[in-house]
Amino acid sequence: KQFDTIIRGGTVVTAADTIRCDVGIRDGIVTTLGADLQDEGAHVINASGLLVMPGGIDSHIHLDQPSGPGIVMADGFDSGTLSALCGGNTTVIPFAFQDKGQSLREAVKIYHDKAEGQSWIDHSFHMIISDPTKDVLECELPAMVDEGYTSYKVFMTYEGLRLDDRQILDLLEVARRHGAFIMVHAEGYDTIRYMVEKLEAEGRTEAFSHALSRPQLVEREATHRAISLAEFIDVPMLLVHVSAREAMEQIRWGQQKGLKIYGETCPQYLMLTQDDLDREGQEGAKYICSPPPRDRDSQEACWEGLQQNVFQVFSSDHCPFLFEGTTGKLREGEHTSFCRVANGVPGVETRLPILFSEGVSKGRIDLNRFVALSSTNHAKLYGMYPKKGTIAVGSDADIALWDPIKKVTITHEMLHSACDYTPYEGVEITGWPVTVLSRGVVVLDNGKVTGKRGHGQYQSRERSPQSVRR
Ligand code: DUC
Ligand code: ZN
Ligand code: ZN
Ligand code: ZN
Repeated sequence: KQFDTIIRGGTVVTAADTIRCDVGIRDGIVTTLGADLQDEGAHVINASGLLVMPGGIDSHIHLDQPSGPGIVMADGFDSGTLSALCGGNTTVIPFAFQDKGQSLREAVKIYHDKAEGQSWIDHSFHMIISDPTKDVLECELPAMVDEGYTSYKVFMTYEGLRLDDRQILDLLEVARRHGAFIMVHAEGYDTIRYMVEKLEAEGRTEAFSHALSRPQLVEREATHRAISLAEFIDVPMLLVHVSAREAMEQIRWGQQKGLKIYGETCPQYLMLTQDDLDREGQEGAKYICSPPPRDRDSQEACWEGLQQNVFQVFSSDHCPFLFEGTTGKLREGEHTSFCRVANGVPGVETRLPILFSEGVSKGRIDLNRFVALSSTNHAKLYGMYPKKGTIAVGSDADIALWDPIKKVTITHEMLHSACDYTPYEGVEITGWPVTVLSRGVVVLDNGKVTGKRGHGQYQSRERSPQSVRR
């Protein structure tokens, strides 16, 4: 038989084209795109009225990552990847965190063990470098890149995690030599510390102080510094979770200079503001993430960045901590100081519906841009294209069927994350992923989970094409 599955009568959307055609799938691979595909023995999926798009790739999520004494993430690989799948994703790239004193190999093994048998969809790993010893940089990292761990995140802030500028320079030099792709969390360590100390001394421990402690300037300054270091070493760099206009403008500045600077923004910077941190009682803690949500103008700036290709990727930065209980946001009780609240918001399942509804349905971006921002550009930047990130002959049949007019009101209860709240409670959405195929297997069938835990496979990655020097 020619096909295992035929997706019939839908509108196929890629980052480049929008075409009415059928999709023929065999052995988990797209083998034919064409009109009126026929095969008696094939399973036929009726896609009339639906959009047939590459499954989402969420290249920035955190699962089961240690985040400080007593803090436990609400999602591991089981609930986290199930939630991702129900939100129209077919691949996620969580972080494997290198603790101080740990080798990269030890670190990555821990995350492979966590994911083993648990993933509902395919996954890969970025590594977080917290201890860039000579051995890590000169010996381990080059070998790791050759083995398919091709992207690395560094933090410019957080005690125990941050690298100073000299350490970043050394890492960038190794990245340049070996073709590793570097992602940067850009916020200024010393300015934040200065502000946190002042606020705490004044007894200003409420959630809103989180926003006051890291204003736009802190992000803008660090963003400029990171870009300058990348320019100095002559190496590509991606600035993650950009929250606001000033940082966005620094990225645009670098791009207009001809530097290989890339940017990412996230749903929280389109949908939330610092006023959410000021909600009644302890509610504000739910919205504490870094950088913090800003204001209306910054939301507008993030949309401009998405429209004008200052940002190439839109990721969730899913970083789930329980609101209630002794391991989450308020683990030190209702008077937990803002600077002791775990940083992060959940969002892996709501990322794509929010981008579709606020972006496509409201006319801010077109369908092809939606696909680029939600899938294709992630695959390209992180060395998975064209196996992942598009619908083309020879690509993995990682496909999401979207009903573009389905209306859904987001509630925490409907989501599959083990987190106990969503920051988007009550948000009204137009357009929802109804059916998802992962390597040709129907894992979500008209809203019903039909996949299996353990179906997801680890994806080793090529070097980012941006990091390959000619
Ligand atoms: N950085 C992230 O990437 N995620 C959550 C918190 C943070 O600081
Ligand atoms: Zn090498
Ligand atoms: Zn970060
Ligand atoms: Zn993150």
